[in-house]
Amino acid sequence: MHQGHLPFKQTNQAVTDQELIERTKWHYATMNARRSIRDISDKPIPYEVIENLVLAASSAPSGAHKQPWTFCVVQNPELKQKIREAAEKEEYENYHGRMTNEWIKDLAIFGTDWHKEFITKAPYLLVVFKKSYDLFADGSITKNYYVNESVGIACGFLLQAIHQAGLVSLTHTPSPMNFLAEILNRPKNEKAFLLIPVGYAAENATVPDIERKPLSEVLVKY
Ligand code: IYR
Repeated sequence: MHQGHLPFKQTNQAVTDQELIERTKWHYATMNARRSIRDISDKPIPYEVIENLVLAASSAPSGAHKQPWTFCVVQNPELKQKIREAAEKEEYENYHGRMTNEWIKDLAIFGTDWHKEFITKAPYLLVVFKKSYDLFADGSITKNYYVNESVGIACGFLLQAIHQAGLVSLTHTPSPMNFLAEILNRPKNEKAFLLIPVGYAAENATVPDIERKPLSEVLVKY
């Protein structure tokens, strides 16, 4: 055995091929029911839920197991308001000249505009930061690897954990988003990656009528 290794014990192995097929079908069905939701209710959620969601996200694989992420959770209404104002200021510019006409056209079905009510309405905002390097109290630095891939995978885990909990989220990318590091007073090795409001879906929530690509467009067999 490689030094520092332990035997791996698979705890959830399927027994038969049929069981494997059933499990993956079921899992696909649950994942396929996930939608990005902009109408988030202000119904409160216990903080421990957020801790569990972040533990799930932080279980993601990462380059050299560096886990190059920080999840900031914002519950404080004044901070949420500050973040909303800064996001809306940038988004106003995006929707009034910074985005191309083609981009605006591509977004038409989503009904988005520069108003971001969900930022103040959702019980929690998860602001995900990526760390291109780790910075220690003595000022020393160590390198991280495949940071975008790692943090992207962790966010995928997070979205699925939120969905499996019966909650909803939105991957919001206000751009540029340096204001998040400023408002949350993050150290200089952290750059905002995604802003993810989390909560229950509002009762009147709607989703765009869109379809996912068929397998034939996304899977190539060799
Ligand atoms: N960040 C903007 C615009 C936007 C961009 C894409 I690509 C989307 O899929 C959705 C929105 C906004 O949040 O409105």
